[in-house]
Amino acid sequence: MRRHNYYLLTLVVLAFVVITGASAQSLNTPYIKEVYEYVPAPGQFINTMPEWEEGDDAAAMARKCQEILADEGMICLGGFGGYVTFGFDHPVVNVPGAYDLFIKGNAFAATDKTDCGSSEPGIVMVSRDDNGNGLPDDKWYELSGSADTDSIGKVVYNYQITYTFIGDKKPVTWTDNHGGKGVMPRNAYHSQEYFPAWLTDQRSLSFTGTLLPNNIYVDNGNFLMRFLRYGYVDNKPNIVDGNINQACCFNIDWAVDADRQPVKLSHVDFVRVYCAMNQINGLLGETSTEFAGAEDLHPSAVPTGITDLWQSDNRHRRAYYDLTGRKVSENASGVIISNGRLLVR
Ligand SMILES: [Ca+2]
Ligand SMILES: [Ca+2]
Ligand SMILES: [Ca+2]
Repeated sequence: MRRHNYYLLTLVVLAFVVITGASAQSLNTPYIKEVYEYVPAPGQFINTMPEWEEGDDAAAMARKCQEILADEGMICLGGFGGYVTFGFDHPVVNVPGAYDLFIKGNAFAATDKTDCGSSEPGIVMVSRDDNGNGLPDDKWYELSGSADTDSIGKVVYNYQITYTFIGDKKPVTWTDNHGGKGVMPRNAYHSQEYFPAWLTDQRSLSFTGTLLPNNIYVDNGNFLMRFLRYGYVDNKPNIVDGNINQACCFNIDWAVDADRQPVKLSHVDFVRVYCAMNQINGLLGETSTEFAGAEDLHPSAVPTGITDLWQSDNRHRRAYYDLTGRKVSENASGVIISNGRLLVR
C-alpha cells in the first residue's frame, strides 16, 4: 500500500473507532445476561430457591436462576462453597480507582443496631475468558475482602469441604480438610430434600475456597451476625438512605491469585459468588449466602488495557474483540482488536 493511502486508512479507522464506539457502548446492559452455573451446597432453601422440579438438570436449574434474577428475584447458594457463575453482555471493565460491580443479597441490620443483623457473607471471584471459548473455564481470581486484613490468622485459605448425600431427606453430612465433620441439621420449616436434587447421583459434593471466621453471637436470646467491613455479598444491606451501599460494591483491583498475590486485570468476563462460612445459626439453620443479582457500575466503559489479554499465560492463544470489547470470532470482519492492535479487514 502506498504511504498516503496508509495514512488515509488510519484516519478512517480512528473515525470509525470514535463513532462506532460511542453508539455501540450504549447497547451494553448493566445487568446479568447469563447464569452459566448454579452449584449450591446443601441447605434448607435448596431445591426451593429456585424450585427443582422432576426432570430439571443442571442446565435447567441455571436457566431458572437466570429467569429469577432477571425478574429481580433471589436464589440461595446453600452452605459453604455453594456458588453461582454469571456474566454480562460485555466484559466488566476495571475502571481505575472506582468500584466496578454492585452485587445484591438480602442482608439487613438488626433493630437499633448498625454493626450486626443478618449477614451471610459470600466471596466474589472473577475470571477472564482467556481461551476465548465463551465459557467460564479459565483461571479464577478472588476479590480480597476486609477479613483478609481485619481477621488475620482466623481466615482459612484453601478450605475444602465435602458434603455427602446419605438418602432422601436424611441430614446431609460433611467432612473438611482440617479434620472437621458434622451434620447439616434439618428443621421444621423446610421439609424438602436439602441436597441439590439434580446432583444426588454423584452422592457427594466438594467445594474449595476461603473460609471466613464465624460471625454469629447471641444477644438476649437473639442470634445476630456481625457485619464484615466490606468486600462480601449478602453481608450488609443493599441500600442505605436510598443509595447503593458501597459495602455491597466490588473493585476488580482487589483481585488476588491462588497465592494471595494482587493481580492487575483490565476487565473480567465472568463473575462467581460462593458462600464463605460454615456456620449453624441455631434454629435459623446454616449460614447460606443469598444472591439477588448484580450490576456493572459502568457498562459503557471501554477496556483500555486490553493488551493485558495478551500478557496472560496462554501466549499461544489470541483473542479478538470488537470496539466495544465484545469477544468475536477469529474470522470476524470490520475493525477488530487483537493483541492490543487494531485490525481492519
Ligand atoms: Ca475498579
Ligand atoms: Ca473460557
Ligand atoms: Ca442472607
